[in-house]
Amino acid sequence: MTVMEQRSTRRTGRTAPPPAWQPRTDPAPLLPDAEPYRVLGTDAAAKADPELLRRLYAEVVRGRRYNAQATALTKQGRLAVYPSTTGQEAAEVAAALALEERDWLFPSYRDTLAAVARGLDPVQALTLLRGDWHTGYDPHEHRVAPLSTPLATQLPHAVGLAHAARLKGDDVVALAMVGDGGTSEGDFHEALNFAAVWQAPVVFLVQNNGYAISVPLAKQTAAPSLAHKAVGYGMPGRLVDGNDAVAMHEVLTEAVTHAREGGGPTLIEAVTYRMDAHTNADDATRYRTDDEVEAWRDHDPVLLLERVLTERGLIDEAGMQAVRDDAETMAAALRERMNADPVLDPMDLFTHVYAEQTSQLREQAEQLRAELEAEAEASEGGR
Ligand SMILES: Cc1ncc(C[n+]2csc(CCOP(=O)(O)OP(=O)(O)O)c2C)c(N)n1
Ligand SMILES: [Mg+2]
Repeated sequence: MTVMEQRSTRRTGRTAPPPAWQPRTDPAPLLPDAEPYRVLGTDAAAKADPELLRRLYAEVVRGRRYNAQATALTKQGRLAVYPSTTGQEAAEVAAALALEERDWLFPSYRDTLAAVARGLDPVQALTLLRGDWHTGYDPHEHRVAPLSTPLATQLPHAVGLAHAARLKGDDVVALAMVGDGGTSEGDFHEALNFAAVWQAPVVFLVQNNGYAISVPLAKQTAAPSLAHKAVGYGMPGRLVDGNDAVAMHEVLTEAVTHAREGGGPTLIEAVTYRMDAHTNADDATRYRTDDEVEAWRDHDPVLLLERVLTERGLIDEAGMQAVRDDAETMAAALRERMNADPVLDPMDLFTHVYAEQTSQLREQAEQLRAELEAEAEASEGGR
């Protein structure tokens, strides 16, 4: 017993806190399911809306093709780097579809597919990864924040935007995406804490794809699941099968509606798997086995949708081919546009960095301008 406790015992004869103390929130309703929530492969799949199934299938197949095309472009030197979401398409697509046009998406560097499924031009979405320009699109146009390379920094931004919108009376929900590794960042903690205290209209979607580059989840956290972390902040945690597009769509839509209706934030953990390496610059065979990768092939998001659509007679081989053809047309257009050399002005380096340029940046801009002019003069002279 500490000295303070001895003193208080002497005074009141009590060692426990006063009886008026109660848990601030009943933790039971906040707890995630013990197993990831699924629809596909369960009895509920028979009742899933046929239109939704077809839409999800078309988007997921396009997403798969988009990932393959972007990866191929890195090999041709047309993209500097591409963090693929092959295997994670269901979560990416569901995130985009769960939002209304007026809502905001806060993606991480891995989530170009979610941004494209939300309507962003695919070439603009890849500008940053091409190394051409900051962001490459106007975040306000499609309400897609810049793809965030610094882990989890997009989360407090999402909370700030959502909280501000609520104060202004705007009907806006922010959906922020992050990886399993990103949950170890201080920004994750700060964002979730503020969101819960303010009851901000935010949905946090963690894609647990098993790894943070080469670090497996077991070395990342000792929590029962990432969804359980929600309880500590006082918001509901949902554990979902991230490869089940229907389950993902349902849970995300529910969480977005809950936030819109003033119910506050939700933390969703989507259990999925990154089938490709971290990026084209990574060799995944150095830290994971082929057997592990193979075990996920039978639980592929495209396959899961094909199974239910076929079993329910909602698509035939010709229908599936039409979807694949459409995806092929999208890939061909992307290839063609990405093969054109971009016209870049090096001075653009300094635009959109700050609303008002700092004196250091003005100095650097002048230095670059002088160097470019000297270079141009030298090459004129050499002719
Ligand atoms: C603040 C910060 N620290 C470190 C890095 C380097 N880094 C880039 S990706 C990555 C792993 C992230 O893993 P995860 O959050 O699981 O996302 P995934 O790549 O699996 O989608 C790390 C450590 C970074 N980008 N930002
Ligand atoms: Mg990860």
